[in-house]
Amino acid sequence: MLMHSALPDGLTYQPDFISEEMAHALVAALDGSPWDETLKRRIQHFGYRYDYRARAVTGDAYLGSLPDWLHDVVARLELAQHFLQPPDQVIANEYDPGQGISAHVDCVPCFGDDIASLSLLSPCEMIFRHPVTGDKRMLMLEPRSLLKMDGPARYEWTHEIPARLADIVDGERRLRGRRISLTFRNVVRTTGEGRD
Ligand SMILES: O=C(O)CCC(=O)C(=O)O
Repeated sequence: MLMHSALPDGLTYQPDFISEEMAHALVAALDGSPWDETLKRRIQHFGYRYDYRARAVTGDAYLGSLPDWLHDVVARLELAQHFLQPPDQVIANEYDPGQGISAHVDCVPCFGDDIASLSLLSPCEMIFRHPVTGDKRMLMLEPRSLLKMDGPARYEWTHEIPARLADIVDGERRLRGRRISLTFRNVVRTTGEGRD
């Protein structure tokens, strides 16, 4: 597993976490499932639906167990000891060039200590900021790489993807294409009816 000392504590970046074949199969499975178009970017939720407005996983949010086509990648996450309990919630985000995600810390009361995001298709830059120290770190997320956040990277630093058409890599402008990420989490608390 690769460790980058310049990255926030608790952040691990692992290139080539999955094979080309597995990446291809994941994209095909996602494109064979309905994309939700209610946000600026398209999304799909598995396991539990996350309520972006309430910033919560509500009591009625359970969607069922994760689909079979996610099992191999979940097994790989467990084998690599990224999760103590198998993740039970997955969000797919699709970013067309020019789309991003604003700076945030993943919902603290909703999700557990371990969060992992798998990148598919186009590379793009992710930015991490520490709100207290003002530190800023950048990382190019290459296709098939895994980003694992725990500790300070999960709880103290925000992460974001700037809404850009291109990123600068080694002084060169690299145009973005379509990117999809799969973010794996454990739901630790639901709110509202039923499961509060
Ligand atoms: O696209 C990514 O890699 C990160 C997604 C993310 O931050 C989120 O779903 O909260």
